[in-house]
Amino acid sequence: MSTSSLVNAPSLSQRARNIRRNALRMGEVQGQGYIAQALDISDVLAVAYFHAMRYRPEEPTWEDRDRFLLSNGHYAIALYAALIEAGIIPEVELDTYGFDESRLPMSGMASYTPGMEMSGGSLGLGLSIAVGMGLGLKRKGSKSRVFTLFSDGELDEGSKWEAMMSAAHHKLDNLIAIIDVNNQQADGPSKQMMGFEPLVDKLEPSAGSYVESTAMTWTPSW
Ligand SMILES: Cc1ncc(C[n+]2csc(CCOP(=O)(O)OP(=O)(O)O)c2C)c(N)n1
Ligand SMILES: [Mg+2]
Repeated sequence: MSTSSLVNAPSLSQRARNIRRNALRMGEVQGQGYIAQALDISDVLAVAYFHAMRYRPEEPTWEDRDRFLLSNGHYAIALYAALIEAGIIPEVELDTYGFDESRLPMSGMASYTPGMEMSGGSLGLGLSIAVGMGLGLKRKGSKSRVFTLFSDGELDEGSKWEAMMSAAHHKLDNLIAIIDVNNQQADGPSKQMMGFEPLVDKLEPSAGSYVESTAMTWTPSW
């Protein structure tokens, strides 16, 4: 949650609803966008931004903030919707979604958008970047945490598994990975493209994990 305290703050379900509404409004601007993914992940983003994370909306690069790395850059519309709800991006920018010169391009770009911590587009990279960032923060003595969201299609990338082993090896208790197991990817159902189940069993030897809805949260344990 933001570090400024809120009286009569909306509930998490209201936040999630607002995030969905923001995403739908952006989808309407261009007549396209990864709306299904946004509707699917809004609850997770509401919990991340309005329960779990520490940040200052008016100072998106505040050194002590928790970082949120969007690995699946095509989910950018969902993250913009959350960043707008969090007050990091002004709501009026909804109408610029996807246009040239907009700060809200269709795929996540760190250099364009306040609160966007990594650029997306090429899938499979977020967890590796999160491991490096988490390691760096720990070595600096920072209490900031690194959240990363990635999707089940990204489990096809070997770098994800290397990053999981690396996170456990380095005991990165400041890393929280969220996997959107929606059983969808470009070519068909994810579990048919490259079977990854039983996913929890594969993660458990080096990780504590729990499953909530379709998204799984994973953080290394030892
Ligand atoms: C390295 C890489 N390979 C392929 C693509 C093309 N691509 C874009 S979205 C997508 C779907 C991947 O599935 P998932 O990440 O689970 O997303 P979902 O279909 O659930 O939105 C693919 C293959 C890409 N962006 N990067
Ligand atoms: Mg998927």
